[in-house]
Amino acid sequence: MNKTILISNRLPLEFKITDGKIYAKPSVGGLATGLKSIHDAGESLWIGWSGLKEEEMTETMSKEVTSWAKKEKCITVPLTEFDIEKYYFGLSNKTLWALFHYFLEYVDNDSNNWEAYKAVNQKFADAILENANVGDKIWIHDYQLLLVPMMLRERNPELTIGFFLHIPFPAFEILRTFPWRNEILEGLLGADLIGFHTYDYVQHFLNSVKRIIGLEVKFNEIHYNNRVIHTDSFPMGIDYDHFYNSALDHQKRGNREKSDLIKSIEEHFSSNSDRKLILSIDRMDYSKGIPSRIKAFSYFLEKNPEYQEKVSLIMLVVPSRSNVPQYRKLKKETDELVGRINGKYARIGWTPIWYFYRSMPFEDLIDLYASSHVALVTPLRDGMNLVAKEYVATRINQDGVLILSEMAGAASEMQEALHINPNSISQFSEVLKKALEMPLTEQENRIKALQKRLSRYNINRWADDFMYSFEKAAENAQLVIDCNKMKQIDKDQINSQFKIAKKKIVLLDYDGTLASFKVNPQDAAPDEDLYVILDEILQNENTELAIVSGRDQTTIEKWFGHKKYALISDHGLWLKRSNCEWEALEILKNDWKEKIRSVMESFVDRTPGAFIEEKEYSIAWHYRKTDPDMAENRTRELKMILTLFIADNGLSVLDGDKVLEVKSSAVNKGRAVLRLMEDKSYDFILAMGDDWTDEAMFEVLPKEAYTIKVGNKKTCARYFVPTIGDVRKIIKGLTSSGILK
Ligand code: GDG
Repeated sequence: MNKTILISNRLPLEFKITDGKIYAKPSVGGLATGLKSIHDAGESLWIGWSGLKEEEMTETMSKEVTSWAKKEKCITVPLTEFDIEKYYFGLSNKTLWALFHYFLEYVDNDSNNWEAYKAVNQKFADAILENANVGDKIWIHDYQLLLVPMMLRERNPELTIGFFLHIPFPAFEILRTFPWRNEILEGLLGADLIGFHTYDYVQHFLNSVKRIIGLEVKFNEIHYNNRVIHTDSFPMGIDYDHFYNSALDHQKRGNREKSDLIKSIEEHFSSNSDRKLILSIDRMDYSKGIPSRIKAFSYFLEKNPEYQEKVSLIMLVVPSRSNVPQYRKLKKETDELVGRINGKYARIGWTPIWYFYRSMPFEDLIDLYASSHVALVTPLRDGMNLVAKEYVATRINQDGVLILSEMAGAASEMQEALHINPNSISQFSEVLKKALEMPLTEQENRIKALQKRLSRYNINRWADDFMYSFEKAAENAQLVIDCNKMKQIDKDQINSQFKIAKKKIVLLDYDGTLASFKVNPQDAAPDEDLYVILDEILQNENTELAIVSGRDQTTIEKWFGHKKYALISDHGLWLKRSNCEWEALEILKNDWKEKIRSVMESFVDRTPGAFIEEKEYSIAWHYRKTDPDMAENRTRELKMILTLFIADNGLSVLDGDKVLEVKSSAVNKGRAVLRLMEDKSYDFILAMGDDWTDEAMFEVLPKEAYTIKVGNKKTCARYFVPTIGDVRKIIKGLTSSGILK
């Protein structure tokens, strides 16, 4: 039976050694909760680090951890002190975390850390390979493991791999500063499905893939090495019912059951019922905007003195990564700021900021959420932020106000929150005042709308949605794998059929089939090896060879005019039979060109890198050298304008590889090859082409013909090969002893 394998840096179990004994308890984080339902249901395995370094454990302890983990359907990846230092604290947290959260000043591009990151990613990949079978769903999580998808794909192309990033994906301009940007993009491209929290992150990723690796992106799909990679946004939810029901329990709790924390809070209110609590909860991390929040709160108190003694900010800050220098500095700055503000404003019986630097049990967390009038969630940058969602879920009376930074992924879904730019102190202060004075009915309207969405799109829906898309992506990938298998079988078959046939013809498109695209189209001239293998085809008796190209007659003549091949140029307008002169296959009018040229010229003026190529009976707009996003918009606009014009003029637009070409509808490669082949009867036909102009050729050929599409695109061809290299192998195979190299 196929299983789901979840992979994250840490396992959902926290292992500890106390007095020489191993203890484990479930982790409480969002990720662990989110994936719990998948892990609990059906066949599943979770692979990750136990939290204990190899050096910390004796051999017996190590065995105990492994077998404890196994009972919980977990596999541990052993990591050493060195690994954790370099891979986790180093590359993951000092570099990728800083870079992906736009803190360029903190980024440390240490190549030793990069080497360790690669090595640990390989350890994870090895552990997965040991446990995965084809058909299993392998779901990898987060920025510590960006290279794992491709490491797996290289070892086994048939695996089904998904990836989810929990932090923001940065804009192209940020990512390009990273020395190993290609490696991490290519690492991710090993997956079949790559998920992000928001649409913006998806766009940033696609943009980087286009600009850094130069790949073709269609909507949210990437075509790479003959595979289709899907990307999408899946905004992570929370276990809504758990938070809501825990808040109900909090309300029902009798006096004796109340925690010390809640008793102190109630005491605070008892002296003045007008008092209000503002809450913030974060890990101690510079991305969370803790110092800015404290400064903004101080500014608020200064500008609105009537709120002094009326509001307090409860800040729960959970210790994190305290051995990374920036985090130590942040802690110091936070301590000082809190001290300064409390020193400045505090009165007997009132403290402006209650600051807790520790983690609290879940029940205390609920007490805090449930007792606070306002939640301040103001990160400078945050992948999603679950605290914002948890606060809303605990508002069982539908009161309370959420102030949410625009920079948190959660902001795009939580429109009814009060949004702020965390860098604007004055806006912060105004919005905080608005929150504290918001009428109850408005609070209710906002919270109700937020709760409705959060309860629907909860953590289980998030995981189900990802798995559903994952299944679709896997089915699609399987089709490609099947295509690949078909090709392997038929290479031999083509080869032997060619050998026994009496009358044969080989029809070959040029660009994208025999030669790769170049930025400058004239640079794609045939190389010596190509001439050699094409000439060899003609060494066979009763064999014809035709180049069937969209290129203009002059270029085709220059490149192949001296050969005995038949030549078709301009998408089928001109034909040169072997050893004959060029003949026009269609009699065309050219009076439409003037108008199309002037439209295209106006686009060239506005589009750096684009240019016009004028052929005798067609005109083309090339945008290979243009910025991909700009090209996409301009091409869409141009296509719309052209469509209005072409229908009445018997023209058609060919949407080729980074080119739009307008030509007469009467001209196509299908008509041209039929003219070439008329009156002759072939018992072997092989046609190869890569773009949709070649489809016209595939369509008209008899069904026994070997029609082969280059690249994994929609086609009416019978077969498919991934690359130009494969085309050349097939051609060589025809003329070799019959064994394909
Ligand atoms: C990363 C991304 C993304 C906090 N203090 C205590 C405690 N918590 C719990 C909260 C919440 C979780 O920790 C924090 O989640 P966040 O989403 O706010 O932040 P990160 O840890 O940075 O998580 C983030 C997330 O991944 C998921 O994809 O949203 O953007 O950075 O659940 O309740 N829990 C307990 N005691 C505490 O003191 N028990």
